[in-house]
Amino acid sequence: MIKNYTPSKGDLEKLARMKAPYQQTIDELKVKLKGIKYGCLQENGYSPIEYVVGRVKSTESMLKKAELKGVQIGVGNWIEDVEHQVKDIAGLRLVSRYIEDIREVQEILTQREDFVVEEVKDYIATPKDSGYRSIHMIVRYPTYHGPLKKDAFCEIQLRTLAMNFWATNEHELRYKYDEKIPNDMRAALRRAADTAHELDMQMGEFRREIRDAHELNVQYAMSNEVKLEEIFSLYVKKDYKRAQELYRHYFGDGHDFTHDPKLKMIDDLLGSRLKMMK
Ligand code: 0O2
Repeated sequence: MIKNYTPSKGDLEKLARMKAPYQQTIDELKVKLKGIKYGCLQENGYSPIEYVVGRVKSTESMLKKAELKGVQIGVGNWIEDVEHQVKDIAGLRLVSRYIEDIREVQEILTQREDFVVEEVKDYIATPKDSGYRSIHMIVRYPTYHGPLKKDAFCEIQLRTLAMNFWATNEHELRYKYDEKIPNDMRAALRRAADTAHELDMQMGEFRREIRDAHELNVQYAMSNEVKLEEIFSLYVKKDYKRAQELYRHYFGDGHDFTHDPKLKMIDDLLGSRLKMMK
């Protein structure tokens, strides 16, 4: 794995202990970042985050990167040096539909008070030579692991679906060719990266319309929820006549709540009782 170094059983145990708080960091941040998604969906019917994934870096990849950064593996306090040099031992990826969504997520993350953004690398403004595009945010997150508080670094990558599709394929090819992708394939990959970017730009033009449509759906669903609440409160107060009148007024021309299980349940219960009353 690393030249002149084979990890002893003791080293492997130390590495596993070192990685544990990073796994916890991922678990905690995953929940928190998914909270952005679900909160946005609830408020606006649309989330700038499609999905969240995370991983702890493999030992092999971690040691390779540390070595490239000058850490002498197996010498002195080398495990501390690895942690110091490799800032993506904990890694999370947020995948969005549009580039503008990524910018929105970047802004949301910058405002957070539960971690500190230490560094931002904008590979959308300046793609890597490979064609790779993404935003990398290195954040420092306080993790309480056992009796200790540890400030763990975590790399949060922000990508569009198209960027992620490209990067996933390119990553696997790198692995297959052990980092030595043939030149013609490299050039083809760069062209594919530009095509993916072109797609991102074209799809970005539909973003506003799609978001507006989602927001209208939420308003529609919310206003129906408010209407049902109003009728329900009359029903609870036993003002059945007014409840029936309002029900007919709001929903007399027919309605369909099958898209919203919660409203459908309330409507099935309330509507059927009101209809049964003379
Ligand atoms: P793994 O372990 O397989 O997930 P720096 O820390 O400043 O040296 P930077 O710019 O943050 O570096 O990126 P680095 O260390 O080169 O890569 C960090 C991660 O970014 C990679 O993880 C990839 O997930 C992604 N990445 C960076 N460059 C490319 C690229 O050209 N192609 C692809 N597909 N992904 C890239 P690893 O190293 O793959 O680790």
